[in-house]
Amino acid sequence: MPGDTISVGVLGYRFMGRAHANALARLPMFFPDAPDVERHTLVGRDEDALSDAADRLGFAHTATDWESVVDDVDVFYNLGPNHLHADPSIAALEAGTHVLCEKPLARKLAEAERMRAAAAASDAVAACAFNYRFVPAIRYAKGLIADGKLGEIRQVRGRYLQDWLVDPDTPWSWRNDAALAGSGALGDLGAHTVDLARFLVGEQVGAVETVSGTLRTFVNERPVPDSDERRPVTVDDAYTAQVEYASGAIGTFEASRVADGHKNDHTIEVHGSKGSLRFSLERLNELAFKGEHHRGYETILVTDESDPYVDHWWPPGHVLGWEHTFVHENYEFLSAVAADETFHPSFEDAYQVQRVLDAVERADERGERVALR
Ligand code: SOE
Repeated sequence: MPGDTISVGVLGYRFMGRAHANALARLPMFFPDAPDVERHTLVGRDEDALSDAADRLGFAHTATDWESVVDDVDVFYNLGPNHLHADPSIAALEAGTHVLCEKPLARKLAEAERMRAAAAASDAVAACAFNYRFVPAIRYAKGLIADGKLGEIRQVRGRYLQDWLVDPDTPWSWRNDAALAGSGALGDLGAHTVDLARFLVGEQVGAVETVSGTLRTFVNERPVPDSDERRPVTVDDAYTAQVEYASGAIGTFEASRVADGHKNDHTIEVHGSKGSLRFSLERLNELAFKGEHHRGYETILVTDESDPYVDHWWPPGHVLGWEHTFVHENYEFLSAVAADETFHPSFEDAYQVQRVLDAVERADERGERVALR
């Protein structure tokens, strides 16, 4: 494949479809060494909406059945709802097609195991789209931790707060249904934070060993769009969890989709024997760092051309946004595909996240601390 144009098939054309199509469109302009990509086929169910989306997102063809696409393109992007993550991704990998699947990898651990096994049995690259690993400030934070600037890592604190479901009359969607989504805030938001913590400190603290946790649903039914029906909510609106790492470090994680006043507030903090750092997605160009010889936190604007990815964009202080994380992610993923190299986050990385999500659910069910399965 090196040097050839990579043909891409994409399942899903709404929120994540737009984020990734935008990223693909930006690559030639800002990452000229990225592989050439053809937005070949867009997959969806509604033919009229699909045709309009293909025009807007720049795809040459459309299809209403993913089965006909997964062995007809070089790379398959699975951006569908969680219940569609497993079968199309597994079929693509079995056909030798590279896969980028949106997070969370799966609804439940058993499904994630099937996806992990398919990736292990395939020569194709199998990636999971944890895009926050590709924020320049997060990369910079990882460098500080790896360089020992925080000393021995003792505590991690991650939270992901949104409020788009705080109104009980916000319509029901697949994200509110256990059969379609697997879980609510836990898998939708908690997956990001568990992965980000593992990306930042996993090499220092080792694997999560035990978990305690609580899931809670505050709004038990919601109106179905364009009908008088109300449908039950069968997933969590919020979760909290405490974890113990192999090194003895401990972590606190929480997420909510009913945290009124918080729009997309993904925050992670790390405390070590020599210092601390704090990142917040709503101020994603900044990193708060308290080093060994600092009196308090200093706020670093991570927009210098020497900072990760920034030299592809603008001069210092001309800040980046949420969508740039997808451009960086697609650049790294497609470069790995073209070079036939390993990419992280992989299905194995995503499976390790799913093990923690599974443990939170079991801890909640049992009302006690549990080990990972
Ligand atoms: C939920 O609202 C959501 O869209 C997540 O599904 C995404 O992964 C996150 O990046 C933004 O919020």
